Amino acid sequence: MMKNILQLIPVLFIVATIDKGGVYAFQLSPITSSTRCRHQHHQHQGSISRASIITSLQSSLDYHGSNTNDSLDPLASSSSSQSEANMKKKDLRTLQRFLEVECWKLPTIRTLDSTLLTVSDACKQINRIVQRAQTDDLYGAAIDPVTGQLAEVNVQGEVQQQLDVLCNTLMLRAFCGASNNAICAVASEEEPLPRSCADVMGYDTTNSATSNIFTSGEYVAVFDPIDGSKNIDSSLPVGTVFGIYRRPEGVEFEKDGLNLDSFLQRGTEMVAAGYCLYSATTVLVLTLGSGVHGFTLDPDKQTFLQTHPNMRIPDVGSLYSFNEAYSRDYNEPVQKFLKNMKETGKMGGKKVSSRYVGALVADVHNVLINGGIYGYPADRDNPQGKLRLLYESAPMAMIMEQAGGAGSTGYGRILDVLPPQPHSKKSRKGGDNDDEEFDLEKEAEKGIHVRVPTFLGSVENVFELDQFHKYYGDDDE
Ligand code: AHM
Ligand code: MG
Repeated sequence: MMKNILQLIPVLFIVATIDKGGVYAFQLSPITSSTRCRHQHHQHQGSISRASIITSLQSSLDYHGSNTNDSLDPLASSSSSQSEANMKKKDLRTLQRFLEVECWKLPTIRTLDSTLLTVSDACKQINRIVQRAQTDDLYGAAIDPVTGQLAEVNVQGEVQQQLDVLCNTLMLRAFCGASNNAICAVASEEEPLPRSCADVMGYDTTNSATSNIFTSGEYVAVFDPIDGSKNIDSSLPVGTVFGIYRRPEGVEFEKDGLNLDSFLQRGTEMVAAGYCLYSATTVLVLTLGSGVHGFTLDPDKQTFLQTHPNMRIPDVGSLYSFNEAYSRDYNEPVQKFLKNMKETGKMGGKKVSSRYVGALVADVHNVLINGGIYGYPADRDNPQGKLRLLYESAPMAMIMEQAGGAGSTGYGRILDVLPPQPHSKKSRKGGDNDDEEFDLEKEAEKGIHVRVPTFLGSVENVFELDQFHKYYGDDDE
């Protein structure tokens, strides 16, 4: 029975201490349903060996498991009619059906249904990778498959982890490998430069016959494959964020369909945005520009079901979600906002409460459901904050606005921020005779990976925060 319940939770740890002999953590393997000792924080000194602890936990689980039905369906082992009534499956619309209907209704995104379905499949795979991160040893720096050396530091200045590389590959292939070839190029947090889908899928970009399949795609996609990945080590939630833009007209493209300019658009030009949250439940929240819809992964059928149609954030909420440990380094308006909130004990007239998971997707989802404000302000070390405009702040801002909330930099709407433009329109021809100085990497770093102070949440709460900026802020911002 215990295993049955545990199957419903993405990552399960049993932490045990025996006879003051140390602390052991066991993770339930999602594949074999057996427990493995993952962390042994102290060497055991007593008479009970580590192996015997594992055996006794294992046999305890096996004993309970063998007394009940091992099926994942909780109804199979339930005898009470009350609990059967409570746990009966709801009749919910699948994501597939939702996408078929919605994309058919909206001509602007008609070809995106199979792309978004493939992306939802990637989220399911990432969900499983996150569950297996510890039992399957997915930790550690990634190895470059070509050189066999440790992976380089990525564009964010961090050593890429195996997990980051795996999830990045899944998202690249989801956007570029969908059957309708709607996407022609992609930009990821994990990649220094945007890539054409022809390149991602390994097609010869000099051969127009094969690369044409991809260059005809009308959209480009931006994403952060695994946001908040530091949380995985402590079994806390993480997420995936993505946005889709229509390729602008009148832009000169390279043979393979790539151009930096098609990514450097205002958030207002996005046609779809979404996130997947890997937590107590696995959730996909999506906007196609007409409202926000939430889907929960049915763990038995591995199908996303529409559990949250037409999500609306309350106009005012009482949650605030900031990393307050940095507050002495925040700018004056944010410090004053937080001070006022704590002194009065209220925000928007309600008793205030704080939550901070340290994963944008989890914190913003909490604010979306309950109302309030999420903030990652500028601080002394990060004059533009930490979050990246293109694949973190802007998609989240679109979702917030579509749910009736707001997204602000403190000085204006996030969706109105134009990423820094390349100083040359010859976006991929660095070193060309007529533009010697063009440095693609530098331009991409400035534009694709630009950061922006980010405040997301209920309109009343974000408005209040903006008022503090107006009153105490720097006029030049
Ligand atoms: P990442 O993209 O490297 O994972 O960083 C982004 C994450 C966000 O999910 C989260 O809101 C923030 O970093 C937390 O940062 P901090 O630990 O500074 O509060
Ligand atoms: Mg991130």
